[in-house]
Amino acid sequence: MEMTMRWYGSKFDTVTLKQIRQTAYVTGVITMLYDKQPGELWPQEEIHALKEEVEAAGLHISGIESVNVSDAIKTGSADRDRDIDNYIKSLENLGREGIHMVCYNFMPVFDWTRTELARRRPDGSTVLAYTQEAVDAIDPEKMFDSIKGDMNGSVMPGWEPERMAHIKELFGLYQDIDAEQLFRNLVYFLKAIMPVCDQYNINMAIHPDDPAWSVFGLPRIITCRENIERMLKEVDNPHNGITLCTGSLGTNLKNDLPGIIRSIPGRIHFAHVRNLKFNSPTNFEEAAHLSSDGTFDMYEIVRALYETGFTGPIRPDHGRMIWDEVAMPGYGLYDRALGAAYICGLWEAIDKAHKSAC
Ligand code: DNO
Repeated sequence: MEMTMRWYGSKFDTVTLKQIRQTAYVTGVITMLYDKQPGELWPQEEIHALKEEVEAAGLHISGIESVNVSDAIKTGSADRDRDIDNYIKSLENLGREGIHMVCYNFMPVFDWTRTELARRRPDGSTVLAYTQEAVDAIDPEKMFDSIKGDMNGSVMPGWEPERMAHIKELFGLYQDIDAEQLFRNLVYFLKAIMPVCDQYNINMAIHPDDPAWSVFGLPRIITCRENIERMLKEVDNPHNGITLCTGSLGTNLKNDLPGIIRSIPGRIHFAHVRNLKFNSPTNFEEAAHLSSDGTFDMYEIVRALYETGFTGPIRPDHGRMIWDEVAMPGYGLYDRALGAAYICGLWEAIDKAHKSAC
């Protein structure tokens, strides 16, 4: 594995490449052209400039999160082939720049959903949190307004104000799309992009739906082991894989995270590792990465990745906001650096235990 950290680019991120490098645990960044809209072409010069900036700081690009998929592709509307064409060209440009892992999601309207961005914990740190009761009580069109005050001046992925301004329209697009149709549209997209992925050796890593169930009546399809296995079988190409996001799949307590990891060896191309603390099955908050601070057994998760021969990038996922840092919720430096150190520690211990056993 390689330890990485997500970085939104110098125009958008409060965290600098220098700070990331000085963690020592992190050698690569997961980044993107953050001002590109879904469906827009990523020019090679812009990718190249980003790559040079990262490399000048002594790091490298370990993958992209995300080349976002347009609503036309997700809904299978008339413009989908045009957008797929752009997507293919963007992948070509990434491939030419030596980038071989692309994360994306296929969630309608909202990317990940949280109902609070700054829930205060007893120690004064703040975390992202979700309660189903809050979702059920809110008009989906007001969702953005209800959380935007806590964004600390940042643009959060999937919650871009430009998209949220058209929220009503977005809901309209998905009116007749059920889970099966959404799945068929995903398969259509994957089949169209696999040849370019083969050509440039690009691993596609779909991000699970977060939370792992339908919100606001919108269909969700990457929610559990069965659905993931179906998707991987339907387009049975090693470049078609997933982002193993513990904090997303783990929102459903029925999902056995180490079991999912072990069931699809070779098809996990990227891992987001974080912990959740449940107050009830539908009321959870993001915890410190440490197993004892939340519900997941982080040792078993990392061990499953290790034992299935995982070689891709791992990133500590959302961190708590600690030590008075002001940053995009979930994406401050301090707690993610602690998470990176902890995951690296687990990995080293598992590696040494394995080596001394043989
Ligand atoms: C949240 C992230 C997601 C993820 C996308 C991938 O913080 O994990 O926004 O980047 O779903 O496309």
